[in-house]
Amino acid sequence: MLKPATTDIEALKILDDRLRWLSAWTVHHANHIRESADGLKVGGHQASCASMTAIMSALYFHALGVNDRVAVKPHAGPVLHAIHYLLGSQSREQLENFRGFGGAQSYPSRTKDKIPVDFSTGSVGLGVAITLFASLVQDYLSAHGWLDEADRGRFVALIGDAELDEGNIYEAIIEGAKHDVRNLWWIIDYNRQSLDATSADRMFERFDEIFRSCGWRVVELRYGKRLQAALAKHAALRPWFEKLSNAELSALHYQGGAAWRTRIETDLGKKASAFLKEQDDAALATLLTDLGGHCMETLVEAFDAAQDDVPTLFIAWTIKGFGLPFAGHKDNHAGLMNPTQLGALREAMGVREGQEWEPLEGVGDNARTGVEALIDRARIAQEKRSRSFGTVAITALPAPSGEEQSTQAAFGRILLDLSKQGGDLANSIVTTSPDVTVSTNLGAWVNQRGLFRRSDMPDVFAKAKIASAQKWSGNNQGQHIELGIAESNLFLMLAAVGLSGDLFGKRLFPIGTLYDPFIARGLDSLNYACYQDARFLLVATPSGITLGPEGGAHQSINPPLIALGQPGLRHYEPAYADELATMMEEAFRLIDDPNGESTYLRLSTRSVEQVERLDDDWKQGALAGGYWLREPDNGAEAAIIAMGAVMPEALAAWEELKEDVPGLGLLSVTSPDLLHRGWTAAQAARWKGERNPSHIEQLLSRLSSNAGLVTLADAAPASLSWLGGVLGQRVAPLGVEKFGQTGSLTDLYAAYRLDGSAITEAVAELLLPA
Ligand SMILES: Cc1ncc(C[n+]2csc(CCOP(=O)(O)OP(=O)(O)O)c2C)c(N)n1
Ligand SMILES: [Mg+2]
Repeated sequence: MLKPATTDIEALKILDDRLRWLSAWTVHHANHIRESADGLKVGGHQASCASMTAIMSALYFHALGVNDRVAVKPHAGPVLHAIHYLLGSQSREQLENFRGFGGAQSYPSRTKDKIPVDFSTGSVGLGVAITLFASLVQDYLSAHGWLDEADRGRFVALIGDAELDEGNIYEAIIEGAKHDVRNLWWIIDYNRQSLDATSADRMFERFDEIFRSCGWRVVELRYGKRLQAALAKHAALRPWFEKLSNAELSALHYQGGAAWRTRIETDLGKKASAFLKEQDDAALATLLTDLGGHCMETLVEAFDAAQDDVPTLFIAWTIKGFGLPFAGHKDNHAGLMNPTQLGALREAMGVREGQEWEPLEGVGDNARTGVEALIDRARIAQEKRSRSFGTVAITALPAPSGEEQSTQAAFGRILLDLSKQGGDLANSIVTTSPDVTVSTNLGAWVNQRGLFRRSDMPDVFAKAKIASAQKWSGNNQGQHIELGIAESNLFLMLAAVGLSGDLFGKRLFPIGTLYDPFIARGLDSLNYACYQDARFLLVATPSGITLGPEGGAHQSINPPLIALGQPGLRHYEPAYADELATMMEEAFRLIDDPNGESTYLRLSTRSVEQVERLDDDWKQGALAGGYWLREPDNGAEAAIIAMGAVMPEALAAWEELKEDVPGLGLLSVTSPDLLHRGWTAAQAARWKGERNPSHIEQLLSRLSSNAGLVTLADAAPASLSWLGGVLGQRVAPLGVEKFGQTGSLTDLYAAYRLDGSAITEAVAELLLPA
């Protein structure tokens, strides 16, 4: 890398000032100038922005390469927008509409913002960790020949220091260490303040140790050049400075020069008199706030020195609100400058009234050329590959044969068959699992395709000729990424692989498996993946109480409800192997479709007798959320509605009741999620004059308007009980509301009322007069 000229440093400092001004002004404009229609607080984080404008100036206008990707600390969103404004890739209208409908978003958003955002952020900690998984995906693509050396980049996370309290960060670096992760820069804006107050003392030394033990290089940028020189010159100063607590340091930064002087006089007396004589109060404040994260020379030097691929943590000391009137105040997180304070800042920055949005306002003629040159050079940092969709042919997935099958076993078989068949789709699949590969039936696939490891990992057991059904060797052509038991990592991995088309121009098909109840363990990461429009297939198995003796703490009740409320994720719950094959095909199609989404398959270990099919007519219904497994008569008075693993009970009850209840139908629900979406969408469309009934309305309108519906699911009864609201029919909801008891299926179904007699009783109650 070229050594930056002094003029570049000067220009970077000017850009730092421009970013501080524009981010503060964007927030100010939204709060104090734009008209408020509803009187709600708009908000924004001027202090969090000012804390890292120097870091971001050095990064974006000096250090970033064309392929590098960045996750920006959520509260520094306005700085990212200001950078793009200077680059010409963000409009003034978007900034004027910051936090408004359709305007620049509060926190950087891949899907909502108009500027290129590499990773969405907002839920602290997750944006940090996803950069690590994206770097693993980059290594995966390189190893498989899908990414040229010239297209590789570095993954950068800009991190608030309080973000480091999020446990998911440590789960991620442990996983990263196992996979020998590289090409990461994590830069901490170490302002020692969180939302509520100043943060706990002395933690940064611990952070050092934690990261170092995971193989990271830690670079501490504590002092700027001038402060460094002063500390070197005046021996008593450094130990004194380093003993100040986070709270004391912040308070002094806030109070300014006179307070510093008094405190130094009190603590050091004569030992500091030479030092104090050298500067007046203003100079003293400037000197003592010259921390590493605000010193351009320090930042540029540190970035230039870290050009290898060793994962690097930069701890850049900063002051929250640097350069603003509330710098260092413990309450400044959501602090907003008032118009007078903003006016003073405007003048101090040489911005003329009325010219606040002028990108290079206040930049003198002499400096302008250098600043423009840096902006021009940085333009390459925003060239991004376009999204990649529709590049892989989705082959038909035949249903595995067998009169009795479980959906979990069928999942393993379908993948195995696909693997043996080979082709584009099979080669583009990446599977991953948090230590439940074998128990979720991914084993056969892994035997075929192997574990992914950058360097060869021999199968020691196989070499020693110890009998095992499971091969466990890895190399750089493997297609399964084995994770430790950290479900949050699973979802972040799915998010990163699921963005491969966007980030690297090559669409991969991620499949992640875990036990259904443990979805809850990674829920925010799952939401985060969906929020970014990452595309993946999540296979959750086993599920419900149907796992019988294995049950207890592994039973799951509410994931279908989670899926019902999770945008970007489609829930399918098959009862039969042929349904599953159809759903997997659809899930792959949705991964590779610009308007698609991710899919959650809820599977079971229960082996059930498969149904005979006369034709393929059921498929369309199954993909749309449900179909009549046993057709009702028109105007029938009752129907059994069942989902997934309990279908045998529903079928048996239907057989038993069909003579007594004329026209009784049996509806197989394959996706309450899709049915519900279709229903609400059709209602909304009716207000616009469109009168197409939704799939569930069409299905249920076959029945009489006051028909009785018995719903049955190995899940919370609310997953299906809402069906009564569609046409106002009466419902008896059967399902599981408690968990934790192990037992045989017969015992459990009887105890939780999922068996034939419960269905019969429920039908009787709905049909017989009280
Ligand atoms: C998961 C999550 N919990 C809580 C919040 C609310 N929150 C936003 S910022 C913040 C503190 C941020 O402090 P720090 O990371 O040090 O950033 P700074 O503003 O000091 O740069 C909190 C608690 C959040 N955004 N995400
Ligand atoms: Mg902080």
